[in-house]
Amino acid sequence: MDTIAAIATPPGSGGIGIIRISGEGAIVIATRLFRRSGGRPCPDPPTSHRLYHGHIVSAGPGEIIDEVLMVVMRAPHSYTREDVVEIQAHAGQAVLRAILERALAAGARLADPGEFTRRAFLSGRIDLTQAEAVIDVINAQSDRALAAASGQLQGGMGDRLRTVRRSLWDILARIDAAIDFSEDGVEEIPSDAFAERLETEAIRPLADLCRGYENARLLRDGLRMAVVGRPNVGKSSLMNALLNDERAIVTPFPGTTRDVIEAPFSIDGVPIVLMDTAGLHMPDDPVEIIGVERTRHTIEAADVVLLVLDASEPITKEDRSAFHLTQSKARIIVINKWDLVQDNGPPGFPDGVEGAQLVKTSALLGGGIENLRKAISNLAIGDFQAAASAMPNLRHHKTLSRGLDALRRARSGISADAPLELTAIDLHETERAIGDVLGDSAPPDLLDHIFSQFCIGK
Ligand SMILES: Nc1nc2c(ncn2[C@@H]2O[C@H](COP(=O)(O)OP(=O)(O)OP(=O)(O)O)[C@@H](O)[C@H]2O)c(=O)[nH]1
Ligand SMILES: [Mg+2]
Repeated sequence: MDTIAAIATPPGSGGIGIIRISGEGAIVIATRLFRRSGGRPCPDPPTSHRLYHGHIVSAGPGEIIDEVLMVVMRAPHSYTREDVVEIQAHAGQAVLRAILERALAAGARLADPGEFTRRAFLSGRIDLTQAEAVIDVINAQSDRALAAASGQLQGGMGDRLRTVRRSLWDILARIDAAIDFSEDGVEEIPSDAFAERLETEAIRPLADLCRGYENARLLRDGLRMAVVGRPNVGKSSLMNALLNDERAIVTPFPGTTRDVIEAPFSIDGVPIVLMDTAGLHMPDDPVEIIGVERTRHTIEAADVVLLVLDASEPITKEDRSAFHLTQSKARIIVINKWDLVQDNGPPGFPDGVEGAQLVKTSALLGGGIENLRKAISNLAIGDFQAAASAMPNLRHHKTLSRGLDALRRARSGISADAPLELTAIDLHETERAIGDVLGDSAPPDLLDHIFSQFCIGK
């Protein structure tokens, strides 16, 4: 395979920039560019995993391009399992490009996006779920997303799948034995035992992973949380209090917010996109009509809704309609302006409010905001544990759902005393699905698709 080279650090200037070279020719190429400091020669080959201080020099006259540190990582103890050289230089674009061009002139080829990671996968150092986790680690925007992606990178998902696959192999072996027995008419193997093992060793773990997909989506994109209510109840004030920032305009006049304002933040490490909306009412101003229409769309797209009421005023028709509009959503009811009342809040709560989560706040004075954070955490974040060591993506979800369908077919077949041969066919189908997720026989176009999402140099 050719030797590839790329700038491995992001564009822009910074402290250190890294050029990475991987392949059979990596060490020869690097030693052509590198001159060790103090006039000492590098051992040939350079010692693996040791830093050498020196300079990258131009071809011909040997002028100094930059002062660098160079490390050689000999196969198989490297990211790609090939010989890898990393050159740590100053992080200017001109410097890094000059060094890269030297490496290319010395015989390397510019790496494709994700090609280093692709080689790590092709050499068998990591499975496909781990390769995909590399992107998730890079893109993680919050502690939880990072923990899940990192767990997957350590092999969390792969290990779970390989455990399920081993169980399937074992069950299949027993089914084969049972088929042989029954042909001899010697002994009946109780099918309950198979059904039980299928349930605990295969169906449950795969179903857990599939459920983790929705969590992982939220961890990747952020939980969408809309702040909704009639005009002037304090929605924008509440958003600002949660963000701890004067992000949205607040005035004493109803109809201040006319468009949806989005702001990212996080609670307990879960990324949340907070969306302040225009107050729900029956407007006659054309701008407000559009604003209210947008509020409705925002509610539809939200994962969680904060429905805000004004404690100092009786419940109105508009409060009721906001209540009904958000009924099917995971919802927290926030009774704001609590500082203005001493009693038990707005008279005439809408029916059905009893079971809902209620939080009393004063966005103006900052009261109750911590409780609101806790309520959000309980409502929205309670489920996030499941994804702890994995970030299932759409590809995993689709493929594992296929495997899960086959398992469920197998289970009902067993309870209906269907021939065990049919059960075996279904289990093989699941085994193939697991292999597809791990990338055992991934077709090149799937790999192209996955690695095209990487940056060059990764
Ligand atoms: N006393 C008191 N006043 C508040 C509280 N929260 C907000 N206000 C005041 O209520 C008024 C309206 O606040 P906003 O945050 O703009 O209300 P809104 O729901 O975003 O209003 P629209 O964008 O018009 O729908 C402002 O004068 C705020 O200072 C509170 O907890 N207590
Ligand atoms: Mg507002």
